[in-house]
Amino acid sequence: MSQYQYQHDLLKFSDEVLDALKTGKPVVALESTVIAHGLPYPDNVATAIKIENAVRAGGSIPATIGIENGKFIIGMTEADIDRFASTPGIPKVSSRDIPIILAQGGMGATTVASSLVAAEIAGIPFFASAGIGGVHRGAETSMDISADLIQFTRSKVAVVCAGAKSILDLGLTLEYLETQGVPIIAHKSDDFPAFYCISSGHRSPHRLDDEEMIAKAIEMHWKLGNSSSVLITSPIRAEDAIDREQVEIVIKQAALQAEKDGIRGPGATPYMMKAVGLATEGRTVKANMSVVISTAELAGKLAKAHATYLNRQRSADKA
Ligand code: PSU
Ligand code: MN
Repeated sequence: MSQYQYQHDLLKFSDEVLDALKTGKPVVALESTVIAHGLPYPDNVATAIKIENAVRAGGSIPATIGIENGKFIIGMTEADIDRFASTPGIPKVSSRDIPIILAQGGMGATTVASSLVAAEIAGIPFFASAGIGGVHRGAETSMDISADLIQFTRSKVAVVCAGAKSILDLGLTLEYLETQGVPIIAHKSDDFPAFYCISSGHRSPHRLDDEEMIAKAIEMHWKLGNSSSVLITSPIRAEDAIDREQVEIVIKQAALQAEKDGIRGPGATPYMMKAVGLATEGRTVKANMSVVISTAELAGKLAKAHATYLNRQRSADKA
């Protein structure tokens, strides 16, 4: 990687992440919308730290991403996390919003899409999020498709997740990813998971249980000249999972209420997540906390396996 990346005028690295990248240690990028919009203060601080610790437990260095003072923060300190968790009104920044927020110099909470933009510039090949965005229910009339999906077609980053959020249309989300040629690998499961639920009811196109094989498949995708993402999915732990039929009833009710309230655009996902949390008396919030941690830990393991694989390839090439 060139020195240019480390001195990029749009990136502000933490010392730890900068050192990790320079010395070839595995790094996992993380989003900040889940901190600023996903959970109330101070639960969001505790969860953000637990997510980072889970990446470490997996064997990699966490790099939580956000925007402030006209730059992407690549690796938040605890003080940064506290500020992003407690400052009210931080805008949710997706791909289209990045240039304006950078130009204005204010704070921005990055979604999956905008975190991938930053991770790629920073040279971080792994990212973790419990639930990616996708095709919203009713998209055939609203045309609400998360920019996360479009960003997967543009960013050369491996994305570890527990599938897409249950509030979305997961069948259409899979169709979109198939059309765009984004590989999906289910780790130790047959189905595409649904965030709070073990299965979306849809089979995953591929299953690989071996971590080195996953690293190899990711590299194959990029060797072919693709500059898009590879998705690796892993379901929520069985003991924290919510039954699909149960959560469906609640999601359908929340969707009706969202329509009555005229909720559209970037507010739709946070509105639905909150409504479902209230209707289940916090059960989905608890599931959310479990799944953010399990996906972060797996991402830590896979990023480490990927770094080991690359090092072995390089030594083999030299020999
Ligand atoms: N978690 C939450 N609320 C959110 C998100 C996560 O509890 O709003 C964000 C994620 O950052 C994800 C984004 O990338 O929602 C997708 O939103 P949209 O459908 O507006 O693209
Ligand atoms: Mn949208």
